[in-house]
Amino acid sequence: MAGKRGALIVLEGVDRAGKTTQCKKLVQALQQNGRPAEMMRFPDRSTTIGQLISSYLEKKSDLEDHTVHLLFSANRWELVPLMKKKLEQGINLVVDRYAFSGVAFTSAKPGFCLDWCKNPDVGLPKPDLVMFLKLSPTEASLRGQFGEERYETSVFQRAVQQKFEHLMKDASVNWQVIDASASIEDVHEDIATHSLNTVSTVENQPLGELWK
Ligand code: NYM
Repeated sequence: MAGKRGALIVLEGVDRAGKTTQCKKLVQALQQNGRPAEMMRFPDRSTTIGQLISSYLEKKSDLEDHTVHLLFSANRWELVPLMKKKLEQGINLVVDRYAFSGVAFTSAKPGFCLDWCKNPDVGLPKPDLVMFLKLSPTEASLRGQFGEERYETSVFQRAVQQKFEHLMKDASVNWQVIDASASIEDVHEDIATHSLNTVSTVENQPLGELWK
């Protein structure tokens, strides 16, 4: 198809940074600007693989650490044909977490190196923009208690944050750090500005491959 493609926009960040709220607001803003947009999220708990992941996160089942890492990656790969189809149709995809969460969360566990964690996701559709919603652990804790899911402890979240900081040094990815401590509207303005610029910039460019 010769038309303009959609942009692949990812929001990352530690828990309670406001990713889901901001993804929803961004989809609305893009649509109001006449840019078709849809939201996706990872893990996508609706698939068979997603249900295995969900049960693990809810602590209803145990999975070996390498195994669950590969399932998170497989959950992204299984959605790739759909993602490519939508992007080719000119739909902008706003994605709540992606491979960066995959690497940051698993590599925060003992015995995992960054390279092993990245490998299964090498070659995924490369995001045109990755916005990291930055919030200090102290500010995050003021936003309320953690839930009951696996990984939802301050100690683990601090380790995850450090892994994200490391991933953000990779200049092959278009990272933008967003100050998530500002008001919902101010954070949204920041995100919308970056996103609208990206949508216009990439519409005639080919989609890249992540970490390749
Ligand atoms: N998570 C998310 C991973 O450990 N690996 C991944 O690849 C992804 C996408 O799942 N604590 C973790 C991060 C979260 C948890 O995410 C569920 P959410 O956005 O709360 O549904």
